[in-house]
Amino acid sequence: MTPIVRISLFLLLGCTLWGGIRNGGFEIPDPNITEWCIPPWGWQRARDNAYGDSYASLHRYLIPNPQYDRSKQEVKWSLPGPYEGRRFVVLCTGDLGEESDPFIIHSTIRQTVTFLPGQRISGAYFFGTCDFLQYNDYGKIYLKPVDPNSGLPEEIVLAYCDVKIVGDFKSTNTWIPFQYDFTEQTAGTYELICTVKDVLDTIYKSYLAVDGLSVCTIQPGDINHDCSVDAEDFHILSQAWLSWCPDPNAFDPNTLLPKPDYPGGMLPPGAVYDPNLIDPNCPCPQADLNKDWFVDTLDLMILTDHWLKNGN
Ligand SMILES: [Ca+2]
Ligand SMILES: [Ca+2]
Ligand SMILES: [Ca+2]
Ligand SMILES: [Ca+2]
Repeated sequence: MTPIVRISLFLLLGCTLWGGIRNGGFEIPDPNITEWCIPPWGWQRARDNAYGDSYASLHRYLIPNPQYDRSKQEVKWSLPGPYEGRRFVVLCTGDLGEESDPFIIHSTIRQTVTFLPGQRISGAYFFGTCDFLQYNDYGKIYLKPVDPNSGLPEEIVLAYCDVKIVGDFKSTNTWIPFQYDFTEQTAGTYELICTVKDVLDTIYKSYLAVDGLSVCTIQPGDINHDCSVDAEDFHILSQAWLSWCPDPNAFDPNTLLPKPDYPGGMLPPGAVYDPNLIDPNCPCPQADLNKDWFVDTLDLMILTDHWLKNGN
């Protein structure tokens, strides 16, 4: 290996690892496999079927391969390109070979990831089926604690789709983005699992495509929670400028006057909670960064103090 190749590989792998998820963008193929179905590097594949493997292959586009007459006529969807970068992963409940379909009930990939409080996982999926509702195949991206006794939630579903949601022989229209924010209660070490499963029948198959999985840290001042503090956040703050968004629980629902025992001391004298005066479309609750129920220079200062900070 030349020094340049070695440095490039180090940077590539380093960038991937710093993101928290190995090869979450599914750009790196498994270097040990050069056949037509090339799985992603960094992910474990389920092997509990007669083929001892899952259909988990990197694609630049996806055209389904219906095998039976009815789905050959009815399946008209395709996925023209990745959500990000140049490739994405496709999981399929068949497709490992000409005769493989009945042997593969699910295709699943997984890896272990540790998430910290204040971090966000995001990504995108696409689900398409050659099956119909009598057999409600599904695709799911979820987290399962590595230690079942850790006190973490038993399962956190990040994304889910099935035949019932998209319709017989159909797909989601395009990539569907998803995200999840970790708190003190939910931060921990999980198996990150992407799976697509046949339900009842194993002949008509379904596909789950996944791309752009990444982890970032939400910064103070990041109003739209995309992990960077920039003009988009400033725009939201300006939309809510000088608006008031008190906690409705601070007021007596009958008199609309402040509850005498409500702690916080943030109510201006004579405050009355009139729901008609609160604009539900105003992004005040998001833009109120210091949570004093008012969007003003104190919130602007938090934003400017972290201007152009990036948690990626
Ligand atoms: Ca990608
Ligand atoms: Ca099926
Ligand atoms: Ca932002
Ligand atoms: Ca505020």
